[in-house]
Amino acid sequence: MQWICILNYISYTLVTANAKMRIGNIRKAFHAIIMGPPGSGKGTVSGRIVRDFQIQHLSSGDLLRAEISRKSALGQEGKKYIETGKLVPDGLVIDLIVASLTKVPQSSPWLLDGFPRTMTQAKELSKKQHIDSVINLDVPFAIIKERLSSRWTHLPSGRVYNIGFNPPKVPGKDDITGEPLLQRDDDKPETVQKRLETYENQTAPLLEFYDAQGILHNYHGTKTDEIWPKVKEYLMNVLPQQCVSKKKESIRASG
Ligand code: G5P
Ligand code: MG
Repeated sequence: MQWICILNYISYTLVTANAKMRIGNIRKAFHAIIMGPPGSGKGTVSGRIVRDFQIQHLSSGDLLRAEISRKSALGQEGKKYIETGKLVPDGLVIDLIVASLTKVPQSSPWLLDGFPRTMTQAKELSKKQHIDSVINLDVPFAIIKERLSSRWTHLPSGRVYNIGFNPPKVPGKDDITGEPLLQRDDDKPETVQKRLETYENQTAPLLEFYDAQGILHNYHGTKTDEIWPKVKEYLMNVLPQQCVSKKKESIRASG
């Protein structure tokens, strides 16, 4: 009789632990950040991640540019900073990102691109959300300056092109919508220099913050085509299986 009670207790404990684990897995969607200096390829790599995995991508730069094009108060204020290569004040960006994250279903994995960029932003984000992984693109500044002078952007979607690296199918037009491509105001050489300095002083220290938490993954290189297969392999290993297989199904379904 006593043995039956002990066995019942063990099986109850195992079932409860298993159920808790499953609930934990369901609730804790995968949250990642992609970091790197301006022009290191965050947008390009994010585009490939979204193409191959079921994950929501949120870019603080794209969100700010959307606010600028719809001439909102936040956009008008942010524009002054962006044009001069400075960071938009923490309060404004944190509110924008927090509001955008609340629109993402809790069960959806997400990838933040360009946020956080200051220690204040990183600490504020940590208070509200768990972060599983930080993907850092470590590309030399000299390579970046060359790239940004020939970048063309589809502002509504954030899709980026480069004359030498990934040119649009039709010159000056977005591949998907056919709408015109524009050069970003902050890609002028003097503003690029300022953005790189801002990165060095205010954003690079965040790498230590995430390294200390054991979640920093560095990818060093000069070409996205060399960095991408390593990032992809890493994500194949860490992303929950449904983020990989659901995407494959939807690709198959759409032919
Ligand atoms: P953004 O929009 O976040 P940045 O400065 O962080 O801007 P950016 O410029 O968008 O970063 P990226 O996304 O890292 O660069 O790079 P990308 O667009 O993919 O690639 C750059 C170019 O190189 C493209 O033309 C691409 O085709 C090409 N390329 C990629 N790989 C290769 C390759 O292998 N070879 C070659 N030849 N070319 C390649 O932020 C903008 C501003 O918004 C504000 C700030 O003012 C910021 O300056 N802001 C914030 N302010 C405060 N806090 C925040 N969190 C903020 N977030 C944004
Ligand atoms: Mg970008």
